[in-house]
Amino acid sequence: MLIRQAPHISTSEITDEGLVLRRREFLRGAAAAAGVAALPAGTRAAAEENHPLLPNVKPGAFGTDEERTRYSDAISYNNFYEFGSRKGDPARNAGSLKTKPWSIAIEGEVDKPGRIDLEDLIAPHTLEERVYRMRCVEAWSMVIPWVGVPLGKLLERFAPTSKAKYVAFQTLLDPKQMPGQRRNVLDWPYVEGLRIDEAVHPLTILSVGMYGRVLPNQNGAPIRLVVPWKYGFKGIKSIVKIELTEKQPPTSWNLSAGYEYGFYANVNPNVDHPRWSQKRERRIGDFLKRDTLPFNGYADQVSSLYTGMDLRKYF
Ligand SMILES: Nc1nc2c(c(=O)[nH]1)N[C@H]1C(S)=C(S)[C@@H](COP(=O)(O)O)O[C@H]1N2
Ligand SMILES: [Mo]
Repeated sequence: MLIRQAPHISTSEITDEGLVLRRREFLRGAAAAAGVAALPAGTRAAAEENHPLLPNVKPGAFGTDEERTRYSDAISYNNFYEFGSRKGDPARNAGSLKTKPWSIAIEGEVDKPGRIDLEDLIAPHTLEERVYRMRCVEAWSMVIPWVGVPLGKLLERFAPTSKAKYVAFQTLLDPKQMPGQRRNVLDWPYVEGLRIDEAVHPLTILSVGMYGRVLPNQNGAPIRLVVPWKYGFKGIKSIVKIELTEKQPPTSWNLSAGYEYGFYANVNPNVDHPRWSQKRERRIGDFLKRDTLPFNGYADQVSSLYTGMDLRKYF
């Protein structure tokens, strides 16, 4: 692991987040070898064995066979501002979120409004594993084996009307369980949205697990959205409401800095973030950066959704 800190790399490379992770792991390992309890309590609570295996998960479509991100990285390097704005905060603080019982209200432009119960979602034989590349707008990426259900299939049950043009999502609002909501870093609750054709695209899933196990709180338990051709912030966590709408719904990051975060948020190496390039990315765990692919490598499946649109304008 120390080989990664070769002398030719610059200071900025050493403090790169991916490398910091590796270094932390090394230190943890060293501490464990010295007989010290290296993991803080929150991290220990998030260990793999604390997340039950999900029953009867079948392999799903669209999987990549690229190397999966280490589980320990995927659960300790997170964005979930409801639990703090540093990458380690969610793993430390998300223990206060109560994920049972849980259901999502389905409202708006549907003939049959109702609820999706978590228990129904994790019924045997419904869950699929999808190994997806994930790309954060901050230019790092991971490969995560999600467990979930295509959102389109779920929405059918509620009979969307012909006016349903968009789908709006909302995270739980409860500052007692989500201490980050006591600060005004974003307008709470966190909200996101998709156009209806994006929402029912077969790649789009509601996820209840990863690596075959129940979702850790820091990753958006008990139910979160996964849209692999878009930047990570579209993947709203701990969803309590889904509303089908006629008009394009507001989204949290667009509200807070619309100039930096568009509604579409398709992964696009040709459209820079105003403060950095999106041409390359660091896969967490890798040393070298790699090129970012249009639509995060899912162009074959999704580019037709955007035919005729100027994706510099609709970024
Ligand atoms: N409710 C909520 N959902 C959220 C966020 C958030 O702060 N709050 N962060 C987003 C961002 S920026 C990213 S990159 C992904 C990170 O998901 P992960 O921690 O499971 O990798 O969650 C997204 N979903
Ligand atoms: Mo992100």
